[in-house]
Amino acid sequence: MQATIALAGNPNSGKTTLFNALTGARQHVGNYPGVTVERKEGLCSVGAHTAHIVDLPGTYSLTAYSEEEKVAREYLAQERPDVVIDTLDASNLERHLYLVVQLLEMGLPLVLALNMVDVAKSRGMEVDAEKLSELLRTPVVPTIARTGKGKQDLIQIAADLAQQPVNQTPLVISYGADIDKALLQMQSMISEGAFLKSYYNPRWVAIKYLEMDEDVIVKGHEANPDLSDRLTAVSARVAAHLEATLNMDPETMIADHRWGFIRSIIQQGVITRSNDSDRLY
Ligand code: BGO
Repeated sequence: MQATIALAGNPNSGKTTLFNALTGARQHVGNYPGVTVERKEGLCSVGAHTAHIVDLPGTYSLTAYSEEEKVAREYLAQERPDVVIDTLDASNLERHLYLVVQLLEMGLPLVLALNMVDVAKSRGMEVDAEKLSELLRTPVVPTIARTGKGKQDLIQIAADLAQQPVNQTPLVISYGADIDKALLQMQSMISEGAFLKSYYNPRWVAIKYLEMDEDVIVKGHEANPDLSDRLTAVSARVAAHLEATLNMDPETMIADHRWGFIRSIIQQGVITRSNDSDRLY
């Protein structure tokens, strides 16, 4: 079976360079249906096999604020690649981990290309790939896309993961007592109703309702208006409570906790100064 591997990543993470290094001349450029966003696909040899590589638009996040984010998210949710490779800029790790967190929350089989390790090194930084992998429970492969370094290991690990049954447990981050409680309630409503099953998991759908994500809510309303309205009511109740008690909306609260999770990963000594081994945090 030919594995489909999607390339995700923040703009300027080196994703296009990596895509070119993996696929060479075996590329095809088209458009996603109904939008002007380019869809680049290509083929890559992995041992005796060939993998199908899809280059997703570069995005900082998977909210649906830009056309690129919508396209990337819909591709991941509906077309379901066997594996996602997320390209990270090692010299800018903290910022690039926000997308990683969202991919892990979707429960996607994920491999991280820790790219630009040469740039990080030239700035006196070294990222401990093994430690990062351990903390995120996902493979991390150091790469220099510009020279092709690490690309063979990367594609082999991604292809191996594609052969395994999907058993990725979605990352669960605590968003504070109020949101966590509402999420549990919404999750069981979503599971019982087999609601929006084409999306990755009930918790993810519940998070989208709390974030008031228009795209998901419209789809949810089309699928089951009654359940969608009940979920919206729970979400509105939480929003009113957070507004009254903390002067905050759920979307900001969720983003804050994601950043808190990322900081806790970084603080566990993932980044060292290469010259004097001082921890950055
Ligand atoms: C220019 N190491 C180094 N040092 N550079 C890299 C690496 C790496 O591992 N990977 C990519 N780059 P994109 P997105 C450029 O274009 O793939 C470089 O947005 C230049 N261009 O070569 O485009 C890559 O697809 C003139 O750099 O990223 C590119 O994710 C001077 O990072 C840039 C210097 O890569 C962005 C750089 C005319």
